[in-house]
Amino acid sequence: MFSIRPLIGVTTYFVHDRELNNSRPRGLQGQDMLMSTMDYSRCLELAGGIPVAIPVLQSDEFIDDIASRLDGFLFSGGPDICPIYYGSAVKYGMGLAVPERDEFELKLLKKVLELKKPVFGICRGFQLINVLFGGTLHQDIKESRITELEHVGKMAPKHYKSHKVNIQKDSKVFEAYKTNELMVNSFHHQAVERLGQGLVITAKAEDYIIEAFEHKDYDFLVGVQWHPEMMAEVYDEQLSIFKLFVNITIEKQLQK
Ligand SMILES: [Mn+2]
Repeated sequence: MFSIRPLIGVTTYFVHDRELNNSRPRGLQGQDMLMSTMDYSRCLELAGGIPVAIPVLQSDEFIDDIASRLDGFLFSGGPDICPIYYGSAVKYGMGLAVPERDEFELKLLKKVLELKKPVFGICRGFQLINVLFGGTLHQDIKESRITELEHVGKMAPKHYKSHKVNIQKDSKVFEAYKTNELMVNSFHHQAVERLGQGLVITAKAEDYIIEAFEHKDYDFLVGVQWHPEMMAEVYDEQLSIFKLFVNITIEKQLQK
């Protein structure tokens, strides 16, 4: 039977064998692991998509194939992007980086955008989009002393409403949430410094930290700095952005 449920690629953690020493939940010594929090997949399924976890594999052939065969792409949260990709030295407060994942995701994102496929970036994924379009990042919000709000949220439960965001009308996040004020969780220690070319800010926190953007040249190229997938179990409204993403992906398929 023909299914219109689109295949949505989800980027994953690439965890080195050396990081797993003494705390390895599965596998054997010498094995690198692919990991992903289930929240992304659960939300995509509830929104009508088929989530597909994507391993970090560098070959152009793999990247071309996956970009053309999957229908939409969720760039997920994770470690800090190496500052070399936005032309900066490493500064105080920079956290864990995984260069293999950066290299892979930047190549994949570039390819996927060439094909004009829908892209949703969450947290690190949001920052990755900014970097691909030539933007820069504050490497650590505390060290750069740009706000008094706690965006890192280490002590909070995953769905905790940390701060408000003000949403621009005439934007994808507004279309999804249907409100111009929203309380969101916050688990990021980095933030957008200079916005990438062509990106339009669609939500800001009370302290003017950029919390969402989109690109008007694409049907769906949206990034959010918060984690809707961690909130959706408790707050139904947070599923709406996944639904919009999946619905636009279906519409694009039907146009073909
Ligand atoms: Mn925040």
